[in-house]
Amino acid sequence: MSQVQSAAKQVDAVVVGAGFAGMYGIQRLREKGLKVQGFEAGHSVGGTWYWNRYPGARVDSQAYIYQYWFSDELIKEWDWSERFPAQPETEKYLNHVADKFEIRKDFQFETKVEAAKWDDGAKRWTVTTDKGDVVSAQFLLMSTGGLSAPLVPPFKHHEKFKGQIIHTGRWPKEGVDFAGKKVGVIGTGATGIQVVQTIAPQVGQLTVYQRTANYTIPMRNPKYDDADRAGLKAGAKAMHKRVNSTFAGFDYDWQATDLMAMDPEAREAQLNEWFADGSLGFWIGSIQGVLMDESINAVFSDFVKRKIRARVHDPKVADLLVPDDHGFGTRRVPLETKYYEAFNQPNVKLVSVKKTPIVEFTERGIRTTEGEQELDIVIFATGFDAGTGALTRVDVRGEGGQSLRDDWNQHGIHTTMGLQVHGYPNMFMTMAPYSPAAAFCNVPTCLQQQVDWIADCVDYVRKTGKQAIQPGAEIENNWLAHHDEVANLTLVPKTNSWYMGSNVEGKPRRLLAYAGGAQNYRAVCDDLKAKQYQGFEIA
Ligand code: NA7
Repeated sequence: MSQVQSAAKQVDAVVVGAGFAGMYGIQRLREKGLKVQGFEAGHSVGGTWYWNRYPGARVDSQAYIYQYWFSDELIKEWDWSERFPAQPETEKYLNHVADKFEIRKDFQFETKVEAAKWDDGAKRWTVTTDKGDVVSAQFLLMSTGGLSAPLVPPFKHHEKFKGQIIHTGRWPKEGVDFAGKKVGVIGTGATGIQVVQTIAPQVGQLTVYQRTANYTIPMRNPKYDDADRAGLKAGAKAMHKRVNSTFAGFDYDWQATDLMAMDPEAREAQLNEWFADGSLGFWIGSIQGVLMDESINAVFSDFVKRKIRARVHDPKVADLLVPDDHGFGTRRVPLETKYYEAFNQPNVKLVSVKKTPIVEFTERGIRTTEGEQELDIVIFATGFDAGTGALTRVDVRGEGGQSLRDDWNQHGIHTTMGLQVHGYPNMFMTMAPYSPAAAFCNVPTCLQQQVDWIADCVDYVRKTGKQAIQPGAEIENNWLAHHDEVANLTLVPKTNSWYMGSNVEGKPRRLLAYAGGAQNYRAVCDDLKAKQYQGFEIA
């Protein structure tokens, strides 16, 4: 053992991040008898639901599938108020879980992990933090979140602006008073859309800076009454089974409907029926051809474009709000509520930064090629360095001192099923690239599956008296080849977005999430476990 190792606090596992996955990681690893130490930068649990407290933040998965399944008692006692709860409710739920299962006692909050270094001799990780902690652990679980490293584009003279600048992913806990203010929102992804539709009625004046128009689905969000809740709770076991068997971890799945064989009226009626559900079911609960076949995709794109156009009064504004450079569902499809109606308000202005780019920030606001707009507050709804950002912002060093950041920069991002990386023994990840969890899944479904697999794998290593496990180079290369093959069967790589890593300058362009289906991914994971991790190096 090195001097650093012997001076460090000794635990079996370090868990980084107190979001959905990290909290569950603590729970599962404790159950397996491990002594765990969690670190979390925020001052409490919640992860995404702690940081993203911007106005309008809301889940796009139905509440009854956006939850933990490990405790019947928890399912029975928790009451969801509506189909798509807002951020405060989900944050409250996660706090309730943390209290009930005493998750907090194993986390140190307001502490950022700065580095994690693998010691080839001791076969342990040394984890160091910004608070001076040094912890030695056999296993490292990086549950740092797939959408947790905020992206702030380098706008010219950004620092000159005298008003307030806020990234949605770092929203102040005390809130922001918009009354009478001139507000600018940059970005119209899932986040920007939620912000715009929520603050449009509150602000003095709103300027929305849009680069790419997105397809959307109007959210149907009924409140639940006691009878609804009782029915959902009674069906929870069946629902759990169902979400584990579908393509995207939702309770809906691809249908066998032959849309293209229908006459135009019947096809329109079918699309309307799917659309009326007011969920992501119109996308990943319709037909798989929507993501695979250009002509089917064009039918969906045309349908949604007509729906958008019908809601916007000014045809010139409608032209800008209708997507013109990609097909439906090849980027994340946000759910919205009265988003388009916001642009019918006299105090809301849409600026296409494709047509009139942002030139610079000024002391008073933002100057585009069209002129200067005075602003009091600028909201950056500009997204995240998805999948890898939170991992590479930590100085992770694997075998031989290899830096994960440099490794991925030099050789491209590589993982084995988003669970481990060759060269980084005993490091596990959730929501990392090349798993469905990275983007193509109802997140809690896939995170719980990943954590269960990881806990079983760790348990296997300990019970067999081994010290370390990592994927071999061959299994990793095979997974990457399979991942690419599946990705290229879909239309997603034809479009730019965070799904492709193309929102981050210099990031290698490759589909971030495994597109072969969460249920198939689960089967591969189960098979690996059954075959005692064949293809992995266990020492
Ligand atoms: P997204 O989906 O990455 O959206 C970011 C938005 O910000 C998008 O409209 C971007 O335009 C825009 N953007 C980014 N950089 C710029 C610059 N430099 N200039 C103008 N506009 C810019 O992030 P979200 O937070 O909305 O959502 C992330 C995920 O969180 C979401 O998919 C859900 O799963 C939850 P672009 O489209 O790149 O042209």
